[in-house]
Amino acid sequence: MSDFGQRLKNARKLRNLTQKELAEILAIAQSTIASYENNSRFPGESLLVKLSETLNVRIDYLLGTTEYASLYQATKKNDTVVDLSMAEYDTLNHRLIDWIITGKEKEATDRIFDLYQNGLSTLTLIEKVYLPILKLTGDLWQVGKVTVAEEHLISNLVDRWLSMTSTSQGIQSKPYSAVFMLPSNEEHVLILKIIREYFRHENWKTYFIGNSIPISSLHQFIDELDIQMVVISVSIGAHLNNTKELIQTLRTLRKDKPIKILVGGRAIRDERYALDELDADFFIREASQLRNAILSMEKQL
Ligand code: B12
Repeated sequence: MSDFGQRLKNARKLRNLTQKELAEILAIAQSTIASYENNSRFPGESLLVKLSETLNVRIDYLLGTTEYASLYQATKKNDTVVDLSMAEYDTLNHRLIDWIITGKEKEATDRIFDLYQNGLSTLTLIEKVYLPILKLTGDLWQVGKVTVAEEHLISNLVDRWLSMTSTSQGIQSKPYSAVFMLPSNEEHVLILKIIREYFRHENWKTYFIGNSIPISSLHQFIDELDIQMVVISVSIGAHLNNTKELIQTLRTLRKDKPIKILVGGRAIRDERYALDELDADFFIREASQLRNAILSMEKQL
C-alpha cells in the first residue's frame, strides 16, 4: 500500500466509486484515473487537491507520508482514522450483501480488508458493518429476499471477517478472564463471538467454548484458568429454559468464589420475564452498551 496508485485506488474504493464515476466528477477521462492507479502517470498539483477533496482523503495519505486514509481528522486515541457517513455505510452494507449472494465473495472481503488496513477498528467494523449486515439479512429473509442458504453464506463470511479483523489477545492482559457460552440448542453463535471482541478490546483473557461442553470439563476449565465471568448469549425465546438450567449448573460450581454471570441477547430484550427467571448477575441488552459496562463490571470483580 505504499505507492500513490494503490493509495488512490484504495481511497476511491472506500468511497464506493468506480474509476468511471470518479473521472466524471473530476471531468477527466477514465483512462487518466487508470494511469494514475497503475502509476504510469502522476496528477498535477491542482488535480491532486481535487482528488483529495473529492475522495475526502488527506493529500499526505495519497502521497504516502502518513499510513492512514484519514478521511476525518482522528482526535482521540483508539479513534478510527477512517470514517464514512451513515449513508455511506448503508450503501456499503447493501453492496456487501449483494456481492456475497452473487458469488463475489472476494470483492466483499477485499473491501473489508481495505477498511481494516486503513485504520477502522474491530469494534467500529462490528458496529458499522457486521451487526448491520446481520440485521439487514434478517430483515431481507423475513420478506423473502434472502434464502436460508444465503443467510448461512452471509453469516459464515461475516464470521470469517471477524476472525480476520479480530483484536489480537494482548500480551499484557488485565487480570480478568471470561468464558463465552450458549445454552444448548442455541445456534446463534456468531453474535457471541462478536460480543467477545468487546472483552478482548478491554484486554480480558477470553475463552470461547460454544454450547455443548460437558459440565465436568467446564468445572475443571473454570478452576484451572481461574475464570471470573461466564458470558451467555440467547437469541431464541424457546431457549430461555436451557439458559436457566445452564445458569443453575454454573451456580453449583466453585461455591467459595462464585462466578459472575452476564446474559444478553435478543431473547433477553424481547422476553421481559427473562430477567425475573434467570439468576444472572448482569443483563445487558445491546452490544454497544458493553463499551462502558465492562469497565463498571471490572469494579465488581
Ligand atoms: C445469522 C442468523 C442465523 C444463523 C446463525 C449463524 C451463526 N453462526 O450465528 C442460522 C442460520 C444458524 C440461524 C438459525 C436460526 N434462526 Co436465525 N438469524 C440469523 C440472523 C440473520 C442474524 C443473527 C445475528 O447474529 N444477529 C446479531 C444481531 C444483529 O442481533 P441480535 O441477536 O438482536 O443481538 C443484539 C443484542 O441482542 C446484543 N446481544 C446479543 N447477544 C448478546 C450477548 C451479550 C452478553 C450481550 C451483552 C449482548 C448481546 O447484541 C446485538 C446488538 O446489540 C437473525 C436476524 C437478526 N436480525 O438478528 C436471525 C434470527 C435471530 N433467527 C431467527 C430464527 C427464527 C432462526 C431459526 C429458528 C430458523 C431459521 N431462520 O433458520 C434457526 C434457529 C437455530 C437455533 N436452534 O438456534 C429469528 C429469531 C426470531 C425470534 N425472536 O425468535 C431471527 C431474528 C430472524 C427473523 N427475523 O425471524 N439464524
